[in-house]
Amino acid sequence: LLVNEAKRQASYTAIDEHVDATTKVIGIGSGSTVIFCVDRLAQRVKRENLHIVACIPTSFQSKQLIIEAGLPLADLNQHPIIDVAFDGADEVDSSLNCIKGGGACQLQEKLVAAAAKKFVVVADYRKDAEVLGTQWKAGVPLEVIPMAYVPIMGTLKALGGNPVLRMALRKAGPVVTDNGNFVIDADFGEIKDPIALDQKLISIPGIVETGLFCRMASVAYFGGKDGTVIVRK
Ligand code: DER
Repeated sequence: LLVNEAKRQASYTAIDEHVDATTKVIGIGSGSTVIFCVDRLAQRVKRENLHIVACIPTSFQSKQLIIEAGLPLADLNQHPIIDVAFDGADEVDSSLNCIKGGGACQLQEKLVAAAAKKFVVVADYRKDAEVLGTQWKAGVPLEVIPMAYVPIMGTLKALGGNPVLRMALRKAGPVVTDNGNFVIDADFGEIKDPIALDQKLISIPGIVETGLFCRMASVAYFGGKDGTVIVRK
C-alpha cells in the first residue's frame, strides 16, 4: 500500500505541476507508476477545460492506458515535438540519470523522452539513489537484436558486466519486446559514470537501446513513505 500510495502522490503532483491549459502533446511512459499519471490526467480532463491534443505512447501497455482513459492516442510521427513526457524509472541518481527498462519498454520510452521539451520522472522512494546500481540490482536493461544475443553477451562480459538474457514468466522462452527484440540485463555494479558506460554499450553492434537515460530528465518526483513528495531537479 505504502509504495502504491507513494507512486500516486508523485504522479498526481507531477501532473498537477506540469499540465495546464497550454499543454497539448503529452508523452505517456510505461510501467506501474505512470498509471497514476494517466488517472490524474483523465480526472482533470473531465473537470477542467484542458486542451490535450495528443498522447504519445511508449509501449502496447502505454497505448492501452491512453485508450482506456479516453485520451487522444496519436503517433510520434504526427507529433515529433512533445510538450511534456511522464515516465517511471527503476533508479535515479543525484544528477537525474536513470536506469529504465524494468518493464522492457526503454526503446520507445527513450524516443518519446528525447522528443519531449520536458521529461518528467515519477517514482516511489525506492528509486531515489545517489549512484546508479546501488539500489537497482537487476542490471542495466539492454534491448538487443535476437540473432546476436550470444556474441553480445560475450562482449558485455569482456566489458566487466554480468549479462543475463531476460526470460519470460508467462511465455516459454525469452521476453520479446514490443519491437520484436530480446532484453539482456547486464549488471555492472555501481555506475559512477553512466554517460561513459552508455556510450560503450550503445556502440556494441546489435544493442539497439540501453536503459541508461543520461541527462534526459528535467525533474523527478519521488513519493515518500509518509505521503510527502520529494522533487529533484
Ligand atoms: O520499463 C520502464 O522503463 C518503466 O518505466 C520502469 O522503469 C518503471 O516501472 P515502474 O513505474 O513500474 O517501477
